[in-house]
Amino acid sequence: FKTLLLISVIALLLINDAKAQSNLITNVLNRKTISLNGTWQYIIDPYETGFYDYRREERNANDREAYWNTDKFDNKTDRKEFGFIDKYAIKVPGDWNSQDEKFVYYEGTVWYKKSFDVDLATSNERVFLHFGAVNYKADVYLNGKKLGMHKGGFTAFNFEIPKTLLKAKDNFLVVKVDNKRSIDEIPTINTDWWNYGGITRDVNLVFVPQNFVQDYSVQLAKGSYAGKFKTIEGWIKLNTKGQENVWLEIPELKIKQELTINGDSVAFSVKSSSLQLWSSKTPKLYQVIIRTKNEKIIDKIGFRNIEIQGGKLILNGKPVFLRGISVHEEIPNDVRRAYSYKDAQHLLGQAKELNANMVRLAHYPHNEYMTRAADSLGIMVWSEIPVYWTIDFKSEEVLAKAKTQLEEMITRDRNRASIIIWSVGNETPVNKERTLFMSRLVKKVKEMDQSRIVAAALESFGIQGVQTIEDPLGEFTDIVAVNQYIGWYGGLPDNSRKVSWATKYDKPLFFSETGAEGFSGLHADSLTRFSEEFQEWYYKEQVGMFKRMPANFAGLSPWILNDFRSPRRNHPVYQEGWNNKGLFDHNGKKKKAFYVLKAYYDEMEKLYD
Ligand code: GCB
Repeated sequence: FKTLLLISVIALLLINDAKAQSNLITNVLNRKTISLNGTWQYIIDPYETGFYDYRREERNANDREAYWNTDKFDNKTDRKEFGFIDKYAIKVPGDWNSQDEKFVYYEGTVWYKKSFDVDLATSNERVFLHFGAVNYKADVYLNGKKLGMHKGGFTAFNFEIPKTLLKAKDNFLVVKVDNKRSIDEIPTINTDWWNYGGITRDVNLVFVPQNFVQDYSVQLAKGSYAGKFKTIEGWIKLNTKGQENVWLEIPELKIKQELTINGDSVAFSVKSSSLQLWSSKTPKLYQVIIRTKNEKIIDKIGFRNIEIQGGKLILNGKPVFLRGISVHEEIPNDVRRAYSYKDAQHLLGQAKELNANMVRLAHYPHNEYMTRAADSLGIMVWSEIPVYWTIDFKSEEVLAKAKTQLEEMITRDRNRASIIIWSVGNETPVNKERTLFMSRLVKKVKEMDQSRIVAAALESFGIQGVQTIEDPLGEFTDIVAVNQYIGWYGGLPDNSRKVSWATKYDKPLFFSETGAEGFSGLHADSLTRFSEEFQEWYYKEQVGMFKRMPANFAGLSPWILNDFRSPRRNHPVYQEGWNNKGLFDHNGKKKKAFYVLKAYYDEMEKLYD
């Protein structure tokens, strides 16, 4: 049938959106790249000897003892006290902790080195070095020159490689990776998860034309889900100012629009009469092509509308109930960070087994495979930055770091339909400075993206009576999301019978966490803490409470899909460095509580469909 196109091109720059860009190249997975994944060599350097001299001064660029400079001896009288050899080899991507016993508890500096060849003789392209993530601080050097530094363990970044620096053979790439925790970083020194260090995600050389499409936004216009014509709108941004023609194509919708960029970006708005919306039941993705005379970028994008109406969460015009589950970026069976598409499919597959339609990616942005797999599988996503517990809320510098992480998270993933919620943090203490800090993060999200819901996981400690969520941060967020552990961190599970819920704000209420530990294989009566029966009882009582929730109850993401590693969990029998609130155990076996939540989700699915 016929698709009617109504094109209106707005020649204005989208002021806020354009301002909020980082220098991140998006959709790297579908660009021309050479992967630098694989085996690298390493040096463990707890004293940072490769970086500081014996006076603890940062070494000069040409210092022969700096680990970023060549490790080759000039002649036989030469002296060097470092070197990279195959005996010390490590896999990228991957955390170091899981790769050798000696790394399990290590926090500090490890130098990574990779040699690579690249033939650029006939090419006029620019080259960028792109990292999916490095935890936490990365100082990156190529052939003895510093390319740049990045902080933040869970977001992507890239540096341009000057052409003159690249050699056809044997480029010497060195990355100083430092995962030491620090009071003025994000997260700060205290977390309930393992501080896996290393180059934890993909590394790529990215090849682009002189002026190239750095980033774009292609989304359903807010509110455009009803009626015959639906509007897709957004913008395309070039790396450098200039004049270029760009074509936006969505072949399946017969959309082909030529746009002219004057400056560095252009906004567009296109109508279609045959657009099928993305939802969990029908996660329809369209091939989107962005083309310039030198470049063709292909993406797969879904179109959906998420909004709040009368205290309800509405997806494509219909109330939706989020049958969620929280997930860490970890594969417990291998005791390691997740990093691949296969890992993402595994974790989201487990969520599907639970009949979940949503995941809370805790407590930091997960890798891009995860959000792309969620797009394909029809799983809605809550994505969050690691503003966790008590960071330094008084510091403008810390605020700037949080904003950078937000910006990097949103920039990488703004075209993922699965992401419906951006979260600015978790369980932050209620006080004036923190509320100001957090409200500024909410504002930052709204400047960058008006098409999604903004949340923060708040807290509730009551174990009886009416729990009214009065946290002043709730005024700024679009939903009131609360973590509660009635019966685990206070009282017993049947306390939840004595609790009812209310919110001060006319907004959807969401339980962003609830959970109890169950040590897999420990069977006892339900009063015995850490037994699977206790955890099962906890979930049964919670489900009883969910069924008595007020009408604005929009769903939950219990804590948590899998058992996960945490240095805070030191019971020598029931924990041994694991937080055992998983519904799946370390070996992927379902605990009894799994079936209680699954039965509830089956019921809720029927109720809402
Ligand atoms: C929480 C935190 C989460 C912890 C969990 C727990 O409230 O948000 O990161 O792991 O409780 O198990 O105590």
